[in-house]
Amino acid sequence: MRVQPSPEVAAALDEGRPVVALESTIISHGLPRPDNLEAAQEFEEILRSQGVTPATIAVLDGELKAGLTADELARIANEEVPKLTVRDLPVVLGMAGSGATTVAATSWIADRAGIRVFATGGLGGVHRGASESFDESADLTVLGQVPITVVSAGVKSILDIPATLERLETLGVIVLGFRTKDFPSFWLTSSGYELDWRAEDAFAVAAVMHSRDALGLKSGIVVANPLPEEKQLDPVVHDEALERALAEADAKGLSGKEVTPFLLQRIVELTGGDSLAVNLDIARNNIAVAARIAVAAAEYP
Ligand code: PSU
Ligand code: MN
Repeated sequence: MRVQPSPEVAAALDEGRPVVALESTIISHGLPRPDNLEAAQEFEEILRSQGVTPATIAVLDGELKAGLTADELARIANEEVPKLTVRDLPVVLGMAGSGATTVAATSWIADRAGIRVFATGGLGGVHRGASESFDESADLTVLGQVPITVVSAGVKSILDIPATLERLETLGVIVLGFRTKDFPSFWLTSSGYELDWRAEDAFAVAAVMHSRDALGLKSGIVVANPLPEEKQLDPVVHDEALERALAEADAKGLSGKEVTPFLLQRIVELTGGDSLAVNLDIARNNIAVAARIAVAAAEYP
C-alpha cells in the first residue's frame, strides 16, 4: 500500500528538501472546534515560513495521505472521524474509510513515505493504573520499530511518567532532551525525571539520526522539547484540574481510545481554556524545533 504524497510533498522529497510530518489526531480529537482548523493551518504555516514542507498525515477515503489540501484539512477538523493507531490502518483501508492518525500511525505512514522528522504535542504513554488496566499507548511500541524523529513536550501528566520512560528504554527508543536533561511533562516545563542524554541543537539531533542509521537500528528518536517556564501552565491550576479529570475518568469507567481525548477535553474545561492556550504554544514550539532538525538532517554531510 503506497502513501499518496501531495504534489508539494512529493516534490520536496524528490529534491531532498526538508519535510516535517504532522499528526491529525491532535486536530480531530486533541483540540476543540473551531480552534482546531485554525491551529492546523497555523502549524503548516510555521513550517513553510522556515522553508520546510508540511506533510499532515491522515487516511481519507481509503488512501494514506501525506500532505493535505485545504479541503482535506477541513474534513479532519470538522467531520467526526475515528482516531487511528497502526492496527486500525488495515481495517480502515480495507473499508475505504477515513480517519485521523495518532503518533503511532503518523510515524508509520511518514516513514513509509520517506519522511524522517515529525512534530506533535505530547506522546501517548503508560497510563496511571496500567498495572491493572494494561492501558499503554501503541505510540510507544511503534516508536520502538520505526526510525522517525518525533519532537514532543514529553508526555502529559495524565500519564505515569516514570513508567513511560522505563518502557521507552525497554523498547529501545532513543530519548534526547532538547537543551535539557529534565524530561518535560507537556503543560509543565519539568516532570522532575532526568534523562540520560541532551542534544544542544538541531545538528546534534541530525548526528544521532545519522549514527542510528549507520548502526542499522530502526528505533525512533524522541526529542523532548520543554516550553520555557514563563509559558507553562500554572502548576497549581494544573494539579487541581488533573486530579479532578482523572477522578471523573475513573468514575465513568472509561477505557481504550476514549481515555486520552476525555482527559484532554476535561482539562481544557477545568482550566477555563488555559490548558488549551498552553497546548497550542507547545505544538508551535515543537514544530519550530522539528523544522530546524529537518533542515539539519537534509544538510547533514
Ligand atoms: N497527547 C496530546 N494530544 C493528543 C494526543 C496525545 O497532547 O491529541 C493524541 C496523539 O495522537 C497520541 C494519542 O498519539 O493521543 C495517544 O492516544 P492513546 O493514549 O489512546 O494511544
Ligand atoms: Mn490507551
